[in-house]
Amino acid sequence: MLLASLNPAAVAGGADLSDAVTIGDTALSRSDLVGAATSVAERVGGASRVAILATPSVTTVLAVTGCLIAGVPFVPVPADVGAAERTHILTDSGAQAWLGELPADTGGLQHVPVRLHARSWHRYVEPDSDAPAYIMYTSGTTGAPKGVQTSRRAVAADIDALAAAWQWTPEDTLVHGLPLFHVHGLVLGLLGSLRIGNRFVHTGKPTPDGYAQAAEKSGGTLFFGVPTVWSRVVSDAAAATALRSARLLVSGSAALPVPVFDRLVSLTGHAPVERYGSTESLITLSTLVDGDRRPGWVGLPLDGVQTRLVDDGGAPVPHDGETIGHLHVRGPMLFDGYLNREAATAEVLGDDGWYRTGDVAVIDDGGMHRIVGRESVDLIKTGGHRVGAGEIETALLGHPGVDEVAVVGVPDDDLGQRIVAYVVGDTDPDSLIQFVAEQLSVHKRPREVRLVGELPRNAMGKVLKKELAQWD
Ligand code: MLC
Ligand code: AMP
Repeated sequence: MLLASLNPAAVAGGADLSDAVTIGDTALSRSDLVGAATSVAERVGGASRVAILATPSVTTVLAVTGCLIAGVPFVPVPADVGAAERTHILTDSGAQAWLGELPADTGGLQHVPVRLHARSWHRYVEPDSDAPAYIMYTSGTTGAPKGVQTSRRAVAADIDALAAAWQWTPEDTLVHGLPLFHVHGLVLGLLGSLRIGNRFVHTGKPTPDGYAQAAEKSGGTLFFGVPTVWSRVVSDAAAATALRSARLLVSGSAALPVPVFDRLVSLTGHAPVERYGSTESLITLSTLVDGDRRPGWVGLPLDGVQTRLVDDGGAPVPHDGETIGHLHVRGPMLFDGYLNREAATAEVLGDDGWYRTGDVAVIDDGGMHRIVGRESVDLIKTGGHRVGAGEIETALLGHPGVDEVAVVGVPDDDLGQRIVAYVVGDTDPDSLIQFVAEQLSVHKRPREVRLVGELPRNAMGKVLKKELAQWD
C-alpha cells in the first residue's frame, strides 16, 4: 500500500496516532486522515484527473490523500500561480475539477470542496502500482511547463530508498515549511511521512523561527530545507541552536554552499545530509546517515539507482573526482514521461531507461557525486524553484511596453540565483515584475528588471546570456 501508515484495518485496529499531520493549529490523527480522505475519494472517484491548488493546508493534505486512495491522478497547482500558467496547467492536464482550496479563478471547472469533518469508512482496493500517482508541472529551458507523470511505484521506491539512506522511521517527527506543489515538500515530506508513519509538521513558511519552534515544541527530529532555508537558518544563531536537538538536517533541490554547510555544523552540531534529484527522477543520490557527509558533494546512488557520466559524444568519462561529464540516472523512481509530449520525453528519457538530467557532475573513485552545474543557462534555480528563462521571456514579450527581453539567473547569496530580466522597451520595471507575478506565479517574478538600450548579441543575432549574467 502506497500510504502504508493509513491502512484502514490497522488504524481501526488501534494503530492510530493523534497528531499524524499538523499544519498551523490544526492536527489530524491517522483515523481523521483515513475517514476524511476516504470521503474525498468517494467524491472524486471515477474522475480521470483533478487539479489541487496546493496551499500548505490540511485541505490540501486531504485532497491529495483522497486522490491517492481513489486512484485519481492529481495535478498540484502552485499556490501562488498566476492567470496564464493556471490556464496552461488546466488545459494541458485535462483536469476535470478543482479539488480542495478554491482558486481565484476556476477557469470554468467544477469545484469539489474538501469537508474536514466528513467521514467515510469505505474500503478501497489499492490501485495498481504502475498507475500514475500525480502529474506535476515543471519548467524547461523554453516553452511552457511540462506535466511530469509519476507512478505510484516510483513514489514508493523513492521513499523506501530514502528511508534506508536516512534511517527514517515511524519514530521520527518530520518538519518542513516548503511548498506542497513540488517533489521536496509534497512527495518526500508529506507522502514520505504517510508511507513511513512518522509525525509530519508543516510550519506554513520555512522560516528559521518556525523550524526552531517545531524543534522545541513538537520534538522535530528530521528537518527538510532548500539551501535558501539553511542559509537563513545559519543567519539566525538562536534558531540554529534550537536545531541541536534534531536527529538529521537534510538539504536538497539546489547546491548547498560550503560555508552554509560549515556554519550548520558549528551552530547545530549536525553535518547536513545532502541529496540530489529532480521532478522527473525523484531523488536518486544522497549522502548517508552513517557515511561521509562531504560539503559540496551530494552522495551515492540510492538503492536501485545507477548513474553514468558521459562526455559530449556519449563516451564514459573517468570517475576521478575531477573530470566533468553529463549526468544520466536510471532507477525505479523515474517518471513515465511528459504528458502529451512524446518528442520532449524522447529527448531526455531513453528506451533503455536512462534519464539525461541536464546536470553536469563529477564522480570520485568511491562513487561520490558532486553537481557542478547545469548544461543550460536557461534553467534557473531560485530559492530551490526551477524556472525557465524562456517562459519568463515569453510572458514579458506579451507586455505592450516590451520590445526585446533576455532573462538570466545571476548568483545570489540568499536565493542561489536571482532572476534578472534585461528589457529593451519603454515601461516601468516594477510593473513588469508585477506582470510576471500575475501571469506566471509569484515565485517566478524577476527580482530585478533592467532597462537597456540593446542586448548583447553574437554575429548570428543570438543573445549572449553568459555575458549578460556578468553585467552589473
Ligand atoms: C512579493 N510577494 C508578492 C509579490 N512580491 N506577492 C504578489 N505579487 C508580487 N509581485 C510576496 C509573496 O507572496 C510572499 O508573501 C512574499 O512576498 C515573499 O515572496 P517569496 O518570493 O515567496 O519569498 P522568498 O523569501 O523569496 O522565498 C524564499 C523561499 C521560497 C525559500 C521561502 O523560495 C521557497 O519556498 N522555496 C522552496 C522551493 C522548493 O520547495 N523547491 C523544491 C523543488 S523540488 P507571503 O505572505 O506568502 O510570505 C526539486 C527536487 C529536489 O527541486 O531535488 O528536491
Ligand atoms: P526540479 O525539477 O525543481 O526538481 O529541479 C531539479 C534540478 O535541481 C536538478 O536537475 C539540479 O539541477 C537541481 N538540484 C537538485 N538537488 C540538487 C543538489 N543537491 N545540488 C545541486 N543541484 C541540485
